[in-house]
Amino acid sequence: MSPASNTLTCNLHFSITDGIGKLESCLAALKAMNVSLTRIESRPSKTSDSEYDFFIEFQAENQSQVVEVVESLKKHSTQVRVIGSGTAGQGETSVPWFPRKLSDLDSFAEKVLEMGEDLSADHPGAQDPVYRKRRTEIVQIAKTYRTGQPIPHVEYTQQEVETWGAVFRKLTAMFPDHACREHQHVFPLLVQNCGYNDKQVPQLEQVSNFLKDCTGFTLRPVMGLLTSRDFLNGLAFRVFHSTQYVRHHSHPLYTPEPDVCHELLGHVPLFANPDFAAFSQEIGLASLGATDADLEKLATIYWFTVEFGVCREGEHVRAYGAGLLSSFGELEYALTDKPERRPFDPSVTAVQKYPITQYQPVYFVAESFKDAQEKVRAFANQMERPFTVKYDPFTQSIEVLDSK
Ligand code: HBI
Ligand code: FE
Repeated sequence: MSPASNTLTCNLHFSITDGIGKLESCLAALKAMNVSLTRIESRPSKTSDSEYDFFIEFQAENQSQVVEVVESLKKHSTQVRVIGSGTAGQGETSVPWFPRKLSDLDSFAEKVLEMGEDLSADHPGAQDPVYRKRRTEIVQIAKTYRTGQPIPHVEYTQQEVETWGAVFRKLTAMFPDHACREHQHVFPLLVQNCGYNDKQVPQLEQVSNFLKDCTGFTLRPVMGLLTSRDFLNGLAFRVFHSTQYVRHHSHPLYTPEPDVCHELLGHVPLFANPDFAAFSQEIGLASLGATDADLEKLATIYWFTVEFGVCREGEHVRAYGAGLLSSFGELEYALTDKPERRPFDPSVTAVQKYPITQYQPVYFVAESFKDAQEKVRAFANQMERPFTVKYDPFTQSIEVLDSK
């Protein structure tokens, strides 16, 4: 059911003691008030062995119906807590759904934007039926992948390996003078442990296992571009959604969308760095249940850091953003004195406009990943969100804490 414009979206959590018919009486109470649920999830309670927690979302006619629902559920449960309710744009909070456990990310699998299975008209492979068929084959893996499974192996064709090899040679020649020290530190380890070289495309499964050992980050195959919300929500779990296909061979140094060369050469080395991993997760945590306006700001911060970030290293400026580290032309340009460089400050960076089809006119310079993480955390704390979140690495789930 899609929310009618004059209703409130309400998310709440209630707990019941284990026992036959307990949930049914809660649902009966909702039914009696004519409330229909748009989502329901359950899990064993974190605080009591004999209790279960339920998270529900429903459309309420007004705030007094929310109060009515809370009062009614209280009679059948041990606790009831409104996580958020309201209509967007009225100064009230509407809390969009967000994943609470790792396997919730499974629901993103088919929600890709353009270019998931279809290629837009200006994609170099758009008119090449053989390339399109190959893409469809590879994205099938992402479409059916589920949490906990190993990422299936792709037997790359000779043509794909050559495209990867051309990108690999070109970029690795530039890394010593352009990539930040964290990237340069990890790269030889990827050569040693994950088969990074110009003769084969590394396998996501092997790379994911390596990252897991370094920082707990894992890769998840994805069919193409996700919405910003879904993509950033993944980072809260230290999950990076990675494409697995190779760009079109006609333009080895150009791609209008992420491909496996961008992910493996640009993103992966940084996710092996503990401070960068924590920084990225901070953006992800801030994105959970964020309003659309805040989400756009976080996506912009992501753009100017994880994709196009540069950092200070003594007298030098070096690149740590994957969009730079995987782009031969822009990597060179970004460190010259042609573009403007400003200090990274989330509240300024978040509202900076940017082009997506040409080199960036402005880059933001981070002092360190630790510093950037603290700044993003402070920025997230002043966002409007009626709760705070915490990631529990043991259960790989999100704890929702009552208020700030
Ligand atoms: N989806 N698969 C994928 N990869 C990205 O890098 C990506 C995305 N969706 C949105 C996005 N990046 C960014 O432009 C930000 O909006 C988060
Ligand atoms: Fe990227």
